Amino acid sequence: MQCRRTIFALILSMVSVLSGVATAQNTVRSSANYSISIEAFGEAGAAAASALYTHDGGSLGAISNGIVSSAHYASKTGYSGAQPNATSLTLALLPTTISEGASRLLAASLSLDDATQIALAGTAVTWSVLSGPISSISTMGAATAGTVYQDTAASVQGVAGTLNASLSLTVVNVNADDIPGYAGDGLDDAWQVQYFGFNNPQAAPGADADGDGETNAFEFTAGLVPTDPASRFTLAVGSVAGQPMLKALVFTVVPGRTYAVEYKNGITDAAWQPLTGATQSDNGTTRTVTDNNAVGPTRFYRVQISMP
Ligand SMILES: [Ca+2]
Ligand SMILES: [Ca+2]
Ligand SMILES: [Ca+2]
Repeated sequence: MQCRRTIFALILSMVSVLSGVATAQNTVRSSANYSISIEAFGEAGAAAASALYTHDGGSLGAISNGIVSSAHYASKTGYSGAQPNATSLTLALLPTTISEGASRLLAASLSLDDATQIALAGTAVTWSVLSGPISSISTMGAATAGTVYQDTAASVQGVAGTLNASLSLTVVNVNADDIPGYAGDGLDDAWQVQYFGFNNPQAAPGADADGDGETNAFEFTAGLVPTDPASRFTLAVGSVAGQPMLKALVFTVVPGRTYAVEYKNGITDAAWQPLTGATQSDNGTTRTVTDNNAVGPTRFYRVQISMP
């Protein structure tokens, strides 16, 4: 028995030597994380795989191809001078906002069929505006936002070769008084657009579009509707029955506004004085302020309205 076992081992050893000389095969290498199967010159290699990756066996001389992949790894092998192909174009801007009047650089990348991505230079993309207040995009991909009266959606497009992609953006309103036609006039542009649309001379601060005797600037501050003549501020001063020392001031209030009553005893007095010691009550949008010290022969009142 001992003799037969020895002979068998020798034969295996010879086969191993002959095989190594003829095909340059190596041995299988492996670890806990990977395994590479036998490599061979002149023959297509075998695939290797582990729990973490797969790989086509290398081959020199013969061409075998295929894309192999796993959750962690992808390899495109076997091509002589292989070039991956682009499958899609992606545009990006994080976050997807541009402040009005500002510029930000858009990014572009290609997804390849070997499951990788490469960044594109901005100049490799042809940029255009699809919609919204983007005033320009440079050849480098720097998008410049125009002025807006509220946060406004926009979209841009990029084309690279036969691929194209679009990106949705938001132009952020950072200045409430800057759109052409209504800029710097002290009135919130959103308020002017809401009631008058764009480029309407009736939206000017000094205009009285509804003819109620109160200017747009006044109605804006007072929280009134500048296109409704019924929406106006009025102040009535009346007596209090049986109380000759009292005067009742009645006016309409709007939520979000504050009202301060002031008085003069003579119209030529130098300054208005804040009315102190008064009592106040509201009934819906009607406010009554009672002057408890209306002792003089005359007294003049005014109401200062403020907005936050
Ligand atoms: Ca603005
Ligand atoms: Ca304005
Ligand atoms: Ca008016």
